[in-house]
Amino acid sequence: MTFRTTAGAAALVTLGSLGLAATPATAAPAAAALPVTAAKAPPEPAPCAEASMVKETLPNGTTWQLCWRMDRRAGLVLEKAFVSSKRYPQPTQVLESIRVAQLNVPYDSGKTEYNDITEYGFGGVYAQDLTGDDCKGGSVREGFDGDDQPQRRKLLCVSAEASGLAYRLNAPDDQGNPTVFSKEGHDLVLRTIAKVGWYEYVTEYRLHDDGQISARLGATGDLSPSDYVNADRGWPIGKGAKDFSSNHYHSAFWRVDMNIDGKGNEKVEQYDTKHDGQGERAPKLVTTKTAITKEGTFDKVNRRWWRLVSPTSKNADDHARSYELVTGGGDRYEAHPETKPDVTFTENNACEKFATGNDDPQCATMKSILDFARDKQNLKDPVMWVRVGFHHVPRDEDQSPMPLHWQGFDLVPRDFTATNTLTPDGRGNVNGQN
Ligand SMILES: [Cu+2]
Repeated sequence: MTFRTTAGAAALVTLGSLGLAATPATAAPAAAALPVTAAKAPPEPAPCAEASMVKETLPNGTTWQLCWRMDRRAGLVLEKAFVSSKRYPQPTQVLESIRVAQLNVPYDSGKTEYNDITEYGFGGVYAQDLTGDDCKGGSVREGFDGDDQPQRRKLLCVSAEASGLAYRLNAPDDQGNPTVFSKEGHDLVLRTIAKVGWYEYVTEYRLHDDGQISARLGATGDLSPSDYVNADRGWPIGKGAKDFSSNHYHSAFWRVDMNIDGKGNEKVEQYDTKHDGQGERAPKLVTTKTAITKEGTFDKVNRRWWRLVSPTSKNADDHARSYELVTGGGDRYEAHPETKPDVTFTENNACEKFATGNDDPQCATMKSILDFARDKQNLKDPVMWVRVGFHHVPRDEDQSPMPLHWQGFDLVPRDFTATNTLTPDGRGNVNGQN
């Protein structure tokens, strides 16, 4: 494992045996170049057609491999993401695709409202060439910007970033020797930037070395210079009690299509935990599962969570592989019915691309997630639409530039592997009650 930086603006994260830097978007599928890291031959990785491949090995030995491309409106699209680790070296697919599916920005003044993805976009002319400190410590990849007249530009930042303490355990190793197991984690970070009006948005995916995927949207740039309002709908950001900058919402949506182990057809499950009387020494709680078999919209309540479960793929403990959605839900914008649900599950339909303002002619009457879900089709190949909202009350510090504010969610592996992918030697025999 190497982890080196090169002189100049772009540092090179390491990186497997491919030593990737600035892989052109037109690169041939890298299937033939794949290193064989496992006893079994890894599955043929998905070819990247017009996208490029990112394949990086993080310091703890976890490798993420995926395709990226820019869509004129959605911006960065990740496809065919596979993960493997030192302990579980078989590359196993996690995602079919993930993309931003809308960003709704209504101002509390009621005077303006934007749908930044469908009315403008994060790709094409809105995508920013990376420069300055945009990709400090990482390497910039070139790719086509998704415009109708596509340009090849420096758009994607790929970096390995330390994520803090991954685990810590003071316990005997499997020889009985007292040992402190302590390890720093790393994320493979993919990032693009789009400028839409005064705001600049960072689309970021963090692929952790423990299999977690974090999707988030960062907003920076500048506050709108034209949206100043009365005191009751804004915050004074100039001198004294004046220049009230309008409060506003950023409701972001993502479209997530899992493809666990390449098998697809995930089942959707919802879990709820309720207080269930008194035990001998403490109150009792009971957790129940609800199978979600039809399209619909769903809201967070205390302790509720969802997961997508493979119907066929199992880990070495004979447990069905799944990924769990972890979202705080954020601020709910109840002024639109579309921005209320925390998560919507729909049957996969290629023309259902955007959470609102969906205008694909193949999907004539399917304008929003509510339309997609309305006929309550059976879920055979589910797509998950995640909404995270942020009610932004400006502050003095937002000028200028505005510090990045973030909103997003996590996809957390649940039984994807039989134990922690980062389990060190000395703890590999711990699995269950033993
Ligand atoms: Cu804002």
